[in-house]
Amino acid sequence: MKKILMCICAFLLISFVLLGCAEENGASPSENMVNEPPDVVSSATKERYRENEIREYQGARLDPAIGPRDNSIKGVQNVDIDKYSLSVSGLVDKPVSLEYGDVLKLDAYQRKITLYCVEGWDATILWEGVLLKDIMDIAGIKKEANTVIFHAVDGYTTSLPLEEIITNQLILAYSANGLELPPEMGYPFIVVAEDKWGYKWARWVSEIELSDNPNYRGYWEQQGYSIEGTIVRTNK
Ligand SMILES: Nc1nc2c(c(=O)[nH]1)N[C@H]1C(S)=C(S)[C@@H](COP(=O)(O)O)O[C@H]1N2
Ligand SMILES: [Mo]
Repeated sequence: MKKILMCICAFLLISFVLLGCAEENGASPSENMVNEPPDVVSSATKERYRENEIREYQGARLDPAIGPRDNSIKGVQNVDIDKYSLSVSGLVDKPVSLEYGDVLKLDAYQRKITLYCVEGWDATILWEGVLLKDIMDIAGIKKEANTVIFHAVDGYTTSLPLEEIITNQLILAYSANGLELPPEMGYPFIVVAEDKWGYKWARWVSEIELSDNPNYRGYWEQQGYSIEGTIVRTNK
């Protein structure tokens, strides 16, 4: 009796697995999103991985650097790198304008960090970039500065406290999951604002402005989102 029951169980298990696979290949992306358990990669997600993109780091899965859709204020920006420069302005000893290559020459840092958007989605990505502090040090940070305002090519702005950038060693990333940052994620540079909501992660950054105004309100901050933007985790 026991043996027969075991056989039936095994049969049911195998059919479920086979059925699951067939569904994953055949179902439309929206159906997949509704039916799948949270830990399984849907076919729609798999399609977003780029060739040679790192998908796993230290035993944990990484999300594709290109998200399912874009919510930026003016759509994805395609930056012409030959015309691009990154300026460091405001309360600095000597304003500077850096080329893409100048930034890449600085010491590299790699970190796996999750971006959480206030809309409810998140993306865990392996970032590589340079310390924001190292970039600002080229221009020389004036003593009065306490806030850093990021300006992007689409007119987007947001800010972070200078002290947090320095103590938490925040990076400006040029690479995601082992590949050059895609335009969707902010090529050439994104601010990896660890522990802050997605709206603090300025993409397509073109200017880093040192300021003494901690109450500066960027694009989403003006619409009512908090200036601090810190993610408060309840499960920690
Ligand atoms: N330049 C620029 N950076 C930006 C934005 C933007 O509109 N423009 N949107 C922010 C928001 S709200 C989020 S959640 C993250 C990721 O944006 P996405 O939802 O379009 O992928 O980028 C942030 N950085
Ligand atoms: Mo967002």
